Amino acid sequence: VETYPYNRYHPMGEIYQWMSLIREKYTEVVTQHFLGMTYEARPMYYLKISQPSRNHKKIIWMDCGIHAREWIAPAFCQWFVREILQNYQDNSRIRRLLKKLDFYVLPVLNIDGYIYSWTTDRLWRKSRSSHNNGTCFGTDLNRNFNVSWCNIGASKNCADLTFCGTEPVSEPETKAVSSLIESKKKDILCFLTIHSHGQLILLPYGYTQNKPSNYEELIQVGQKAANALKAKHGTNYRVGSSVDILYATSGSSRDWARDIGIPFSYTFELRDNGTYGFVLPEAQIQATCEETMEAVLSILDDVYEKYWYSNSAG
Ligand code: 0X9
Ligand code: ZN
Repeated sequence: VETYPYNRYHPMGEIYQWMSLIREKYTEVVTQHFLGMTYEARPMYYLKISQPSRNHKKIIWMDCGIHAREWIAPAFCQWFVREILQNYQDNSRIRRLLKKLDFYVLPVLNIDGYIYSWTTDRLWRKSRSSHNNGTCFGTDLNRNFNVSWCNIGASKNCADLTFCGTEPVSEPETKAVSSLIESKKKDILCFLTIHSHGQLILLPYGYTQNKPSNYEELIQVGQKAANALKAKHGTNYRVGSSVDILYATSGSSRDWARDIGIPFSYTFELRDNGTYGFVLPEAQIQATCEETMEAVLSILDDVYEKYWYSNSAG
């Protein structure tokens, strides 16, 4: 674990090994949990970081790599786990968060697609499910969640990049994530899904111009996070609802999470702004992860405060 290069991209085999190493080294705070199998029958695991506590804890969810080619996303999930684990004993900010929050981190959601992007097509986006008698492959897993399914910004043609699948939650990967999130939703305070690229912090919704009930709060928390991010290395991010500052989408995990009642739900689009796009050079991994860490910690501080402040259980 000490020698694992966090400033490199890693093929899936190394990420599986990394998860085992992390779980073995930090047995007292980390557990590894099976979530389901992918279409091509690979196991999906998330890491749970949790300190024993008498408090009733809330959950922070983070997934990376729902889109195969966005390699910086899994790199960030791994970075995040390392930062938390290396610092939770000495860093009072992280220690405080862990007293009342558990982190659930899914480093690679779209494992089959991620592997395909390493072996065959660097710019592959979707999963690898087979459609139309094997004439086209892959569902856009971020169009397959059960929210306004395939109504806008998604396609019913399996050859398209935004193919929404054959029905809501038709894919094993989205089934696995949906059922876990559904079963824990009362305790999940914050849902973070990490993508690239575009340098954006997006809040619900993508499928409608309507705003969630806590829109103002989501904007405030998001803007503060963007400011913290910029303070690190000067990188500019924009903050806004998905449909306003990006484009219309339906069936995204973030909108679905908000609509089942998770109060704070954000999509991050990490670096860059188009120069390298999905093929962000490894030389930028460290700075990207450092600044994103600042943004995520800012959100966590805020949701922690807001939750325990507005809730007498704290
Ligand atoms: O199109 C997407 O799924 C995301 N962009 S990406 O370039 N990473 O593929 C944007 C998702 C934002 N979410 C919604 N608009 N609901
Ligand atoms: Zn994406």
